[in-house]
Amino acid sequence: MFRSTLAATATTAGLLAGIAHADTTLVVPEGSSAGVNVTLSIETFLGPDEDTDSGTVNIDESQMTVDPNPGSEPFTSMLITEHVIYTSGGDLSFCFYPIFGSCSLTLAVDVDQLDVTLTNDLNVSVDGSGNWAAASANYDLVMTLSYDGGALIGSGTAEATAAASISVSGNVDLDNGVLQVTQLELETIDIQIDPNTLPDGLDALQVVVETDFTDVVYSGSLNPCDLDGDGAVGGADLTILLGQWGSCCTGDLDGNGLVDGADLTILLSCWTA
Ligand SMILES: [Ca+2]
Ligand SMILES: [Ca+2]
Repeated sequence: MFRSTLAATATTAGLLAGIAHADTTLVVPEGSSAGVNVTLSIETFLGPDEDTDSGTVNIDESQMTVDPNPGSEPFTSMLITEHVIYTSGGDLSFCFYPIFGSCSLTLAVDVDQLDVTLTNDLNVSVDGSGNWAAASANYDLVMTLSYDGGALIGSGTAEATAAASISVSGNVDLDNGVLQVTQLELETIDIQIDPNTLPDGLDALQVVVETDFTDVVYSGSLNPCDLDGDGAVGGADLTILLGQWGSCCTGDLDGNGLVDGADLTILLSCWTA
């Protein structure tokens, strides 16, 4: 599925004067997954019913941009300027109107897309153990489901967009120059699917999504020169910068929109390997 390219956010401003205070972009490793616990509430001519199923979704190109203050532990606060979670691939099954142990309606659901995007900057306090929390964070949600409800309601795709104000918390830790955000917990998300996108047999569909990000790690380097995020600045970072020569992105350390000799000079000045 196409996902828009996310702009890199390295800025020169804090680069040489104070690398530690530059925004740091943390990414989730490819192949990461998250648990979801989904409750569907439906309304058909048989009346209302609900069922819950749990599954696993793939985490796609998700990232978080943060500025911890101070730039070395112990952090006392952290500004989160970007947080996106892109997921896909959940495979769930719901049983409605059970009679003598069999389902009158079985709904097979694939979560084709569940995108969760922070829409306001979050300034959170960090305690001595690295834990942080925000009671109310604004997220935009985009969800599309493919479903197959057999002869009763047929199959199709339903979609929803919503804005939610939910609590979020996590842990931030610095280890050998690599910054990690883990133990992410998002409050349960309620999504009302637009009835106009539902088939005739289905009068209403509400989705409640609980997420489990226990195994998801957002990781990046506090040092903007450390392009591969391994905590050191060396040959691997040079290779990345040279690979972007004449174009854009993470190797553009002075933020002028182009990777060139000026960025190479900066990289060599922060060489640690
Ligand atoms: Ca590196
Ligand atoms: Ca540049």
